[in-house]
Amino acid sequence: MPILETIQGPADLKKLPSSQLPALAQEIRERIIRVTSENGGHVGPNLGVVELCIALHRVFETPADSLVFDVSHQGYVHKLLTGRNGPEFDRLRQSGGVSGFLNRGESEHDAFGAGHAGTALSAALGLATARDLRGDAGHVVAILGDAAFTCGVTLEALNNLATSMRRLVVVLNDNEWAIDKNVGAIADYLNHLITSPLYNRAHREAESFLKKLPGGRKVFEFGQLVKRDAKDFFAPQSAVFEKLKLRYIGPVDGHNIDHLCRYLEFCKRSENPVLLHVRTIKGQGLDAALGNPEKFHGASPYQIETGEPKKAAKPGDAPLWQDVFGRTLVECARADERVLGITAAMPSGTSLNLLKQELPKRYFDVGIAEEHAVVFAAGLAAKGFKPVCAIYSTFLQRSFDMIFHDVCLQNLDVTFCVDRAGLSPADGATHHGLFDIAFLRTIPNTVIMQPKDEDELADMVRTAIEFNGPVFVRYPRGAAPGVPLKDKPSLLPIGKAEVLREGVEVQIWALGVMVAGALALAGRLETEFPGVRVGVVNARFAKPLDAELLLAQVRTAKLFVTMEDHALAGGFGSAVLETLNAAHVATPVERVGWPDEFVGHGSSQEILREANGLSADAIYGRVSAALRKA
Ligand SMILES: Cc1ncc(C[n+]2csc(CCOP(=O)(O)OP(=O)(O)O)c2C)c(N)n1
Repeated sequence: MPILETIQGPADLKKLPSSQLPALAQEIRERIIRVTSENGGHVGPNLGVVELCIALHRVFETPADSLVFDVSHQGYVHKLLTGRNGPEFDRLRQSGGVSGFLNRGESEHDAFGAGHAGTALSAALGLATARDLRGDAGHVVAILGDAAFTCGVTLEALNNLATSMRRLVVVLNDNEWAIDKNVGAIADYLNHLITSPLYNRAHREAESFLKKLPGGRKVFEFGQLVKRDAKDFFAPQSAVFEKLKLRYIGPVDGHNIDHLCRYLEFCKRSENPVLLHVRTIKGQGLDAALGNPEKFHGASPYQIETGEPKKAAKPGDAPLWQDVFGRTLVECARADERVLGITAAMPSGTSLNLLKQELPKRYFDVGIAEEHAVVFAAGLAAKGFKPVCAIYSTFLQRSFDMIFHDVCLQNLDVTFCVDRAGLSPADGATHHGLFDIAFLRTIPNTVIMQPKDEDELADMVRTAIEFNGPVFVRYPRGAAPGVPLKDKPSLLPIGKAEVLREGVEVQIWALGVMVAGALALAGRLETEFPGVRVGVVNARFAKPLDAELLLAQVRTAKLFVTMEDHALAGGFGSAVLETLNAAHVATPVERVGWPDEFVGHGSSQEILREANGLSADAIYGRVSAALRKA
């Protein structure tokens, strides 16, 4: 029987003789590769932490001890070791399967949920402080990647940690990669710790020192011994961490379970915060992932032998929205030397790497630092540049105050390309981009638009860059509809909608990707309600709304319908309602959008739409009922 199948929870793992652990690690790798090759997922990050997670669960006792994983995209091994190795893991990231991230609702072993980077240390410090205030026992371990370690929130937590000095273990899982190569001074410093001959010597000495020490019950004595003597071994290694009052230990080979267990046992006995620097290899155990860490950070279903995607793009396929953005940005940057591109550690995800390839001096990767990216852009704009920040909708939430305080309040000329606006089905609630219109619309000076197709996206990117002020262009993940692109993008009039179909009694106002569904809905309504003429407006702008056109339609409309790929609360439909209300118009409005709840993960857009009353039939049912009443 495979060893993994004997493990129903961490207690079973602890019963295994250590000689079986390498075989278990191999089985876990095979399981992760099999499932992710079918479902896609965070392949590289998980293959890199197999031994680390085994060691963590050998040494610590969840749920009494808390393991807090940053981002938690590397949580698959933890899931397999904590009772989730059944059919639910076969359906990883699919409807009815386990989530691709940790989730407090999914298991008592998930001490803290995540999906956004940089929160683990703050959460762990909160958990450790709560433990102490309550007088509880238990250990708290934060597990952070080297890139998560560079996030602003992590640095804020580090600063705070030094003043509170809680008993806390920080595991720095260093593989030198974010999604792309990790960047910046902290990344360089960590690299220096790993490669410096001085540190390597100290590391070898520390390893042989630890090797000589007994395991098991005597570890406590060894802990005392180490407390006295370890300074000589560990303290010189990282002056920076020591100054931050975080005892630094490492770097440790993250693929040696025995060493990891010994080091973790030592950390467990420390009364003060301690940082274990673990060196891992992203994608360990899968050649394709080792050869292409960036692609295998988060991969779509792939062939195990070759690493090729199961559904490869073919010539003639519609382009990705993000690629149309990237190419248009390059054109705009060629035409105007003030145009710059900024990414927060997502060059490939946003296709800003196209700018990096073509005009490297005009390209900035600031690391996982969405707040900084926005203020940095504001500073550039204050000196006459035209920065374009490409950030996913969900991560832009981080930058709300910077957008308010640093960009809009000063009316600075920053363009935001808000990628992944709409669903990220397999990733789920932490990654859906369903709230940006709502939080951006409340800020004065914002212009918010969304294209119905890729040709209009190119127009909008150009329009946004040429417009003098903050503009947000939102577009979803995946492939665009596949319409032909004009040779040169056009400038669109700000705040003007496009009438696609004339109507009289019913007017459907749709934004972005919802326009196609609106046209289909209009046709169906006219067939089912003979004599009713249904108009469709491509709103283009969520702000400023084309109030003139909207209010002109009031004369004949018995029913307005709004359609958006966004939460209903505060979204585009709310803007329509507010505009009608301000003009004291009481025409009924049927709003179509996502409910005021967190939408979980699912196998596809269609399944999640169906489950949330957003299938074409469900929308037709609601609108036709409203029309009968109107
Ligand atoms: C706020 C935020 N920005 C961007 C991302 C996208 N993202 C997910 S994982 C990741 C890289 C994490 O690198 P690291 O912490 O070193 O962990 P590794 O994947 O290398 O194990 C990024 C940028 C995110 N999850 N959250």
